[in-house]
Amino acid sequence: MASTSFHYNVNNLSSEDLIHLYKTILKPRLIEEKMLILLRQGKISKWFSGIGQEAIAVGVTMALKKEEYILPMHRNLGVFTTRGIPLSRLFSQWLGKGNGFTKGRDRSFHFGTQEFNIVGMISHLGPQLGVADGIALASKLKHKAQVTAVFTGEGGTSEGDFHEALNVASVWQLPVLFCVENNGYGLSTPTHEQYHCEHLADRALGYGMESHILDGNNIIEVYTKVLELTESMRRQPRPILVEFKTFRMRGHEEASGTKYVPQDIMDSWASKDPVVNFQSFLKEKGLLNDAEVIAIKEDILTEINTHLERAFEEEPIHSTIEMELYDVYKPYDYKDIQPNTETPTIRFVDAISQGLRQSMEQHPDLVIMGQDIAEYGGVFKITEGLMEQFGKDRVRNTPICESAIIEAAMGLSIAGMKSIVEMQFSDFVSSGFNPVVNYLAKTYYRWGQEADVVIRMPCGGGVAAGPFHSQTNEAWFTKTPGLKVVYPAFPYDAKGLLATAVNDPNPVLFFEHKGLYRTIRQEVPQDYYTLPFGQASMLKEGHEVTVIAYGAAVHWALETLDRHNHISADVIDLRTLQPLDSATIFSSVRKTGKVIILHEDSLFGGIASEISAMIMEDCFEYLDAPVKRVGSLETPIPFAPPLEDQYLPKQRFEEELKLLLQY
Ligand SMILES: Cc1ncc(C[n+]2csc(CCOP(=O)(O)OP(=O)(O)O)c2C)c(N)n1
Repeated sequence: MASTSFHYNVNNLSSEDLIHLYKTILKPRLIEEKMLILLRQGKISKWFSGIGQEAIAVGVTMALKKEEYILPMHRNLGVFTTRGIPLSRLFSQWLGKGNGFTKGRDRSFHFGTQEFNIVGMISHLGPQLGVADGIALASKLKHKAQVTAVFTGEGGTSEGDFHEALNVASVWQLPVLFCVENNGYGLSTPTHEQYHCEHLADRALGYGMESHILDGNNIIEVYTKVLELTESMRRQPRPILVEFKTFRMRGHEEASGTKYVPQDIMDSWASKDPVVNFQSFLKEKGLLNDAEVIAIKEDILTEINTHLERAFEEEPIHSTIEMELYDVYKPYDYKDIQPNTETPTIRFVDAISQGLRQSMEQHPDLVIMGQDIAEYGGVFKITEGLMEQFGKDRVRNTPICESAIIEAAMGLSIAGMKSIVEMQFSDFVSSGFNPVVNYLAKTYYRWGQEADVVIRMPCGGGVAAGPFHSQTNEAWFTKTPGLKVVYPAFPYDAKGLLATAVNDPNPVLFFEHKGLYRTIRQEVPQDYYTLPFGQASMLKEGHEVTVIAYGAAVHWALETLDRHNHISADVIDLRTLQPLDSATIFSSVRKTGKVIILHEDSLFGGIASEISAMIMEDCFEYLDAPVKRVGSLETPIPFAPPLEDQYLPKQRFEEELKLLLQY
């Protein structure tokens, strides 16, 4: 019998507690051993082993209350088993079967479950750290005295998400337990090639945060210390970082092996096995004998085998194209709310402000976050006065960290709250691109969790602001299933569509052209009202040509047609790009036989190309000329007004329209 290489300070834990801990840490080990066999038999596809690290997942989960969220990583099987997920469901998940958590749509530990308050990772590792911030923010705003625990490996701490999430958690004093599992290697990269400081726990100091270093292989140390920390965090909400020193005993994933790890390191960590040592300790203490160990293992193995059988017997997943498409967006029952009030003439910018204020009044759980949006009122002064009306909890200035804030918005949604995130300029969404396209867009399809987030995108050129304050980047998002994209051209539409964007539980990118903010005025009802997505508006009706546009381009098209009022044109303002009102487009094209699509974005890969292809497929026999697309030049947006004018498609539109009519 190996003698224990740890000091187990069991304090006032009872024998029952200790045996319960033993059974809880043993279970993921035995499941893993079984999985390794199944992997060799080709019955499962990939396995990320947590052997040797179980004390961390199990100890942390044991210390948390079951209503508190945990965001585990790919080696944290112990979180899932300790939360009591039926093993057959886990096995079905790994086999891609229906009784799992993702309808076969995502693999391994990439899933969440509200039933067990677990939010699994996305492959990109870091984003969940900011998501944990959002969940913790919700519990803080609701005065719930709850902790959120989130895991990362030491490799993941090199990602920007880690630093942003720590900073936000500290600035906002959120009760997040950041669990860093330092297991020596990130894939094949040893720690000295990953970071250049002695302990990752030291990073916390730079963020003004408390931190601790724990022996990650000692289940008692992990459990009792995390218990103490989390109790304190519930009393006094604040983030704490814990670095757990441990080791990855198997390859990054099973197929890749551990050749690059020196044998003496392997041997020394093998002697610190968290399961074997704890078992020896319990035996030495007389709390466990060989027969009891065998009986406990047999019980767990019987459970594993019974549940495995159930999962293997389950039919392979079956779906249809319709079912897959149906699950990309959360169904939303649009409620049409008609205003019945005065309609003063206001600017585009005022319509957005009103829309925000009224949505905040409609939804007490709605939070707005963005840079300089509170006292300062935002760089475009759109949120001016909101903080005074709704308070700083709900109108939140953020540090400059687009990723963490979009992730936090996702976290708020997981905790049942709505949020609007203001990008200072839509250009800066690139700094938060990953959570938009990989987290917000895909989570509902993956495990049925909506991302109830609106991202406001002040965008567009014509304002001599150069390559990084002028882009109109809607095509980055219309390409990604799971996102809705709104792009109004008029104050009336902007206000009504913004209300709908907030009501809709799906992630919405809401584009607001800066050039329209203070130039376009319209009569807009004072009261709250909604407008439906997926309905274009027909601004003019004619028979010679269909003009399709959105955003500022709508106004360019109208100005051009005003100068050439002999042209009889249907003018379609798309208003929303996803969903797209193809029916209105097709019926107009069938009537006119000629179509020109104008947008501000550069042409290649823009929406005009997509719409053009759709028209070609659906209306080919009605066309009297090739579909014409007009967009900006294939260059970044230049700053100097003469260059910018040349870049934008306004002039070219007039020429192309004339050519099309002559065709
Ligand atoms: C953004 C991103 N880059 C690279 C990878 C590939 N990758 C997956 S896990 C991993 C190593 C992670 O190391 P660490 O965070 O220490 O966790 P560990 O696997 O050691 O538990 C890498 C490089 C990824 N999934 N996501």
